[in-house]
Amino acid sequence: MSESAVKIHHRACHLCEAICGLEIKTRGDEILSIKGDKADPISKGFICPKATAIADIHNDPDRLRKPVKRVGQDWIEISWQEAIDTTAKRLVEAQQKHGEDAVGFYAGNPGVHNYGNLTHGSLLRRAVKTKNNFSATSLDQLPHQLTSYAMYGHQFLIPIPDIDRTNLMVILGGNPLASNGSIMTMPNAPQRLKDLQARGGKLVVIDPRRSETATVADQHVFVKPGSDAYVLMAIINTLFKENQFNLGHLEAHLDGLETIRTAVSGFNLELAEQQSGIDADTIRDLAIELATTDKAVIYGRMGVSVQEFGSLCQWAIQVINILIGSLDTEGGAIATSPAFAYVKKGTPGGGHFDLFKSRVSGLPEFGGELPAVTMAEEMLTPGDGQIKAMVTIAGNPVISSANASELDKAFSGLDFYVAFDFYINATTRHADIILPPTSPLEHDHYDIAFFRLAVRNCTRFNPAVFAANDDAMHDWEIFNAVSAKISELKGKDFRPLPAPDVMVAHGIEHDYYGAEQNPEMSLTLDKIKAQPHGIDLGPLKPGIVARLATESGKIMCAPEFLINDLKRLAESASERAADELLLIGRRHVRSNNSWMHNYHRLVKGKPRWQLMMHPEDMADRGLSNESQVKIQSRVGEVTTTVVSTDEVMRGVVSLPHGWGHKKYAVKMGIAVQQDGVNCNELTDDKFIDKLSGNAALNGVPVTVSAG
Ligand SMILES: Nc1nc2c(c(=O)[nH]1)N[C@H]1C(S)=C(S)[C@@H](COP(=O)(O)OP(=O)(O)OC[C@H]3O[C@@H](n4cnc5c(=O)[nH]c(N)nc54)[C@H](O)[C@@H]3O)O[C@H]1N2
Ligand SMILES: Nc1nc2c(c(=O)[nH]1)N[C@H]1C(S)=C(S)[C@@H](COP(=O)(O)OP(=O)(O)OC[C@H]3O[C@@H](n4cnc5c(=O)[nH]c(N)nc54)[C@H](O)[C@@H]3O)O[C@H]1N2
Ligand code: SF4
Ligand SMILES: [Mo]
Repeated sequence: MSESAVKIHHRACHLCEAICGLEIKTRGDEILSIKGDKADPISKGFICPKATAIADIHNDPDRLRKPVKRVGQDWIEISWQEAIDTTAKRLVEAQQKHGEDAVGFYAGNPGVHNYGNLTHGSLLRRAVKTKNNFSATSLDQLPHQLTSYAMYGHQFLIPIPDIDRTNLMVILGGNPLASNGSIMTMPNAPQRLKDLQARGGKLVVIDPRRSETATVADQHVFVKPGSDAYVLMAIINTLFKENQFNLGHLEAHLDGLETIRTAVSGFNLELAEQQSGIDADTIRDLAIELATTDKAVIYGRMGVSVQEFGSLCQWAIQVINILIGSLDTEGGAIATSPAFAYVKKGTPGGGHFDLFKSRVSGLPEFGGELPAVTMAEEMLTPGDGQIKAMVTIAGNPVISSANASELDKAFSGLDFYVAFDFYINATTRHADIILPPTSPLEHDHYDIAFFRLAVRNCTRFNPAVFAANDDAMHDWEIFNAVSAKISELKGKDFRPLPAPDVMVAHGIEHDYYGAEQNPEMSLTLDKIKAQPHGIDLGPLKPGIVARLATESGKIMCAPEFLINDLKRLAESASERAADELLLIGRRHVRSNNSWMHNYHRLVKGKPRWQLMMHPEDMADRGLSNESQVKIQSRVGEVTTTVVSTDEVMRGVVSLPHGWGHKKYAVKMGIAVQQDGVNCNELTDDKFIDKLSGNAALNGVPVTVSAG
């Protein structure tokens, strides 16, 4: 075949959790088109505007192809050998001089979308060995993992809304029309929600903003940020008081329901109304509707996870699904059956909680990770165990994590910092060395994380679209190489891990659909590879009882630490100040966290970074539409443009995260020109879900004045 022949490749989009199937047409090195793959079993041809930007990532001249080292403000290309050797040497030196915990790790979101990161990341962590591990988990879904660990015995035994078969879907703090679903892989969210309505079902959205999803919902209810836990407890209380529960097939497998009945008895509808601004009747009606609708499910995401009571919210959502008989039933919430890493009793990595605490603030670990909000203080506070050297992998905490200015300062004061990344962003600009992996299209792909969270069971393997250059390295190869060198310097034995596809092939063969457990299917990676569009493994399949990984073998409905946290909730009930303003975030379908702003096709058009504010709140402060305003919080202030809209409720302002590259003079030609500020200069590392240590990036108290 000649170099110029047109080829068609099938590929998953790795940008968000929807993992849509793509059809990529290439000629030689050129990408001719990127379209949705109509034969994909889960996305059926749907894509969003971000998919085509994969070509821009691949072609971006700002994307690093070679390792670089920083000399003052300049960046110099160096060889892989030098980059790997220096990295290993400096990390080992930091540990020799200051102790094991002197090295810190932060793993960002795209690592979860790149399977070589998941298969090989732990190798580097084992070679380094430190207590100071952080990740975007504690800026995000930690409360989900914590509640699954406590109730079902495994952090990844997470029930997913059976959206394709439900009749009532209640969403709190999620906006799938912008995010395309999260902890609920649901490509083509718009169609799936339309289908729900077309079959007579109902969509209810509880959100402080009339989000894109709220706009298409049958009912939208405004809620004061951070107050959802009162609403959820009142729902549980109502279900108990009015005997509106139906435990179904799980009845014999539930432990602790009576404890909950007592624990929530003080959380009545009146308190919920006073705290949330939702009237008591609406809350009661919702409780009864959930209990009496055949196939109903309640689900909550960022808005109720990344707030002060994130863990209580996620716990309450599980409890409601149990009480209304929705857990583990068709049209309810069901644990998935993926082909790789099926979760059941005995599956490794189930989690542990509070085995040790962070040095400075004493926040608990979860699954060996400390909360990201403690990262800056662990770098800046002198003493034994202070972080002196950092490793970041596919992350940008200076823009993504709370109290950004403090983090920016912390990263600038390190003895050594190495970034695994292909961009010089707000965080990696502080690095001494950057190790850039291959472009997404240069490596093969199997979705380890998101088939585990998908609303339909599927499997799919994609070979690389382009061969990597001879001297390019995949993330997993860099992990192998740096880990080998560190082990050598420490005088320890080291065995590199085989390529990710070899590990996944082995896993699939011995997993749920493999020959031992399912002789009829005898699924192998080769069989999956033979079906380039992927293989449909059917709708979600109930059967959680046999998979419970708790010691008792039961569903632990009332974990003690969660029940105890209700005291904190009760005590924080307060009168609302008339001039109070609470900051929440916002996602847009053309943006993706902090790193998709360097592609013209995604940033063009109307600006998306402004502060949204209710017209009456603006009038109270004498502010006019599209004027400059100063937003201040306990930890920082930013100046940006305000837009007047009743999309947000009174007392709420909304600013999206991920922006503000200009200030940091990032080496990304388009991103650096974008207006917009870093909203995490306002979010507060001390404003957290105290139980889990998860950041509370929503509901942050701020003031707004003319700027
Ligand atoms: N205020 C506020 N803050 C938030 C949120 C919010 O809603 N509001 N959301 C939070 C959430 S949910 C998340 S997940 C975090 C995300 O926060 P982070 O994960 O810290 O940040 P990202 O913006 O995803 O940065 C990703 C980096 O990974 C790099 N990258 C991309 N692909 C690869 C790859 O294959 N290999 C490697 N090595 N690098 C790669 C990119 O170049 C980029 O620099 O932000 C959080 N921050
Ligand atoms: N286009 C796009 N897609 C993405 C991403 C992206 O950046 N851009 N990021 C990806 C990532 S990393 C994640 S984690 C997911 C997140 O996926 P989602 O959680 O679906 O996305 P968000 O848009 O953050 O939705 C949070 C909603 O909560 C509301 N909210 C804020 N505070 C509260 C509150 O106190 N109570 C209630 N009830 N609601 C509240 C907000 O107004 C918002 O509508 O999206 C993923 N998909
Ligand atoms: S919704 Fe968009 S970004 Fe997300 S996987 Fe699908 S095409 Fe990619
Ligand atoms: Mo996230």
